[in-house]
Amino acid sequence: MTNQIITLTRHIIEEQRKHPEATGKFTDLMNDIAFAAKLISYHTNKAGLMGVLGEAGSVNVQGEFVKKLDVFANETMVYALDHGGHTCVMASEEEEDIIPIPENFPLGKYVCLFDPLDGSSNIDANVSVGTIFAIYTRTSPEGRPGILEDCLQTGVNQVCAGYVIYGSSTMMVYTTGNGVHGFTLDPSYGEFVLSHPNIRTPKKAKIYSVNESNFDYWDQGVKNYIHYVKQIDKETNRPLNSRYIGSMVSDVHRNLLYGGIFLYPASALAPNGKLRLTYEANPMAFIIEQAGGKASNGKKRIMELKPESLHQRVPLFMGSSDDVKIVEDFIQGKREN
Ligand code: AHM
Ligand code: MG
Repeated sequence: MTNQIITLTRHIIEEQRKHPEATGKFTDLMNDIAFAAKLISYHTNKAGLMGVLGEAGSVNVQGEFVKKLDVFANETMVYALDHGGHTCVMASEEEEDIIPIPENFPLGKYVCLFDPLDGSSNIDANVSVGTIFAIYTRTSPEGRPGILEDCLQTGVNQVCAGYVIYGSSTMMVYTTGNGVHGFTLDPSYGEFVLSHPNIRTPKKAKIYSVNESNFDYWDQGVKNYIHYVKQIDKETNRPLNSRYIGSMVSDVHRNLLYGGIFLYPASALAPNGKLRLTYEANPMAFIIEQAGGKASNGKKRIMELKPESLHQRVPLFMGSSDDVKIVEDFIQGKREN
């Protein structure tokens, strides 16, 4: 029976075996991320008890300071990844600058960028949130602390990307460029077990996901596309269904499984969109592409954009490949209806 259960660790070890040069450091790094994810999952599930156990920012009945969940998630990721000797530098949505490895810990060759708790503004309403991560190999010389340039690599250099969704169950979905695999956390024995091997996203979208309250602020191409997805046309399965949670990991995860397009366009209010290239768009793009989809800023492939700063924003269109191509055509003025 246990033979049939493929844990995340086993899966990673078996993947690594295909690379004779692998040292086991990557497996260690992924195990540390999985550990952080379990801690964040546990605390996220308790978030509804905040009012009972003490509000974030207050002192609870045990006299302990109750941290905001996104602060907790950030510290959990940093402390899980800073001491194992596999990373040389990190970066997080929660921190302005790169995160160095403390001097007393060994340095490794990996660079990890993450959004520790994406969608956290939803948490009080019990809406699913997620952790997103991207892993690179350092480009700066080994033996010294990693630098900003290590974190500003183009997405095509990612050696691994993943997200953890804290939903009705907790799942980790990751890719190392060899397909996309999903693992569900079994809370009874605290292991991520393979539940969704080799996820492929449908070529055609059934769903579109966008914050349509921004409609009037969008460029004409995006407006035309949204008009298009709502038109009735049996042959192309329109209208698409509208689903928007406002929590990217949840929106993209659902679309990945059912077929859909997620949009966060540029607007007059936010000329570069809202989402961040390095730790939101790039890792999700790597996963989507590995599942057979596409990710674009409307003109170019997300993973080929060169980041200029850590928290740079980017317009984002990703999901089912046919539909991302169509939205690109609308944005580039190649079609109007
Ligand atoms: P956050 O990183 O501050 O949580 O913001 C990112 C979130 C995404 O999860 C989601 O897709 C988007 O913000 C929703 O934004 P909006 O409320 O503008 O629709
Ligand atoms: Mg975020």
